[in-house]
Amino acid sequence: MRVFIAGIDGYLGWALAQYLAARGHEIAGADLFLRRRWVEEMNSWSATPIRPMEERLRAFKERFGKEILFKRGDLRDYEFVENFFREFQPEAIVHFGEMPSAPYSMIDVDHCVFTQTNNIVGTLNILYAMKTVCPEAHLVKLGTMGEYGTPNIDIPEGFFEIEYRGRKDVLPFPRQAGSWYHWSKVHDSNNIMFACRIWGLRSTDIMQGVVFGTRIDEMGDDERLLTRFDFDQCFGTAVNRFCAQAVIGHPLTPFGKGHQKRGFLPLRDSMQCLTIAIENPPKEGEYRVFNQFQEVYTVYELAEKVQKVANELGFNAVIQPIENPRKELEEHYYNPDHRHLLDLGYQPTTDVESELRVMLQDLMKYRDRIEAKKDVILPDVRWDGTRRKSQFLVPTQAS
Ligand code: USQ
Repeated sequence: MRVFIAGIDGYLGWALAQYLAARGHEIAGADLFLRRRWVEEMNSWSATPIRPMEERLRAFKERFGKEILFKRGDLRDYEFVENFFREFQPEAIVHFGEMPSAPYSMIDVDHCVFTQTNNIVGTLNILYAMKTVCPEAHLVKLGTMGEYGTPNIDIPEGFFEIEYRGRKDVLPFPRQAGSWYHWSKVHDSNNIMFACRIWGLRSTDIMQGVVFGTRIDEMGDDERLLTRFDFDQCFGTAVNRFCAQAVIGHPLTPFGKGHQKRGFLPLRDSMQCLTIAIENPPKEGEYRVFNQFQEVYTVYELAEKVQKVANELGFNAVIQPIENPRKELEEHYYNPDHRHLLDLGYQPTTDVESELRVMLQDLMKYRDRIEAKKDVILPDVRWDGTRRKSQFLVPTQAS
């Protein structure tokens, strides 16, 4: 299948290009390299060294025997998107080309407005270009489990049947996102659902949980093929941060009580699920939603798992909860469905500890790079609309 990946230079995009190429798909991709710039803005870098794109593309060709049709460009530029689609004629479009960080979107008004315009405009351009050039193609859009928030009832996959004043309907499940970033994904979901309805486009909106992991098998031992691994307060996800913290002897940092529950999944599971979605497209006009995660854990449980594996490897990891810089519930009900992918054959990784072991072993190689940027680990971006630079937060006790 011809698969176009928007955001191919990122954490998921670069891994997916390899996962799909290894399975015989033809890949094209676009990127503006903004992720590299945002992480520099955080005064950080990826723990795994990320090569210039030309070098990545050469390594890709050596390993998979075929080229990626790559163009540097901005999804906010409609002509760029339409022309690329005309040239490549994609059958599937995987859209990762968005600003993915909740804290980054909360820094101040500029970061908020940037996040929402970048994400929403890029998606609208993709929808219009699909309609114009390849209306039969399948849009696989990366949404987030965070669109739902943490309601006190079960979370279905996108839609639920509701009875109100004696009448019934199947409606989109209410969204209660927790950051400007997460709301940008909600706005995208609404726009995509509408485009499918009026133009007959087909799309899978992936409500993905928090991903962790340093590698997939397809990367082999070629360092040039590694994907990025961020650990700063904005672009590092919780488990990736805990692993990076463990290898440099920094305390693991659950925020607040650490009882926040989320769906988590290893990088290899994310690749497996996305491929299942791509290879099983919806029908014309269908907008479907997949909740994509392996299992629900609390943040504290995951810190304990990282601590256990790290200590087996000879580290002396300690968990030190810090004051929560976010506004989020720290005690809540959380029971999201995730049947659609299982029904299509998703086989979840069950041994999370061996996944963590691989991560910690990989990161030991890059210990010096993490150590060099350890000042970026503690968070100072708050949800209150004011940024306090370099403010150390007071440790609190886990209850
Ligand atoms: N957390 C900690 N300690 C840390 C970092 C985070 O306790 O050092 C907590 C957060 O407070 C939150 C949970 O861990 O309760 C998850 O935080 P995160 O930074 O790993 O994930 P989040 O901000 O939700 O965003 C990440 C990705 C985003 C994706 C989302 C999926 O950056 O692109 O959409 O995960 S989900 O969380 O399901 O919305």
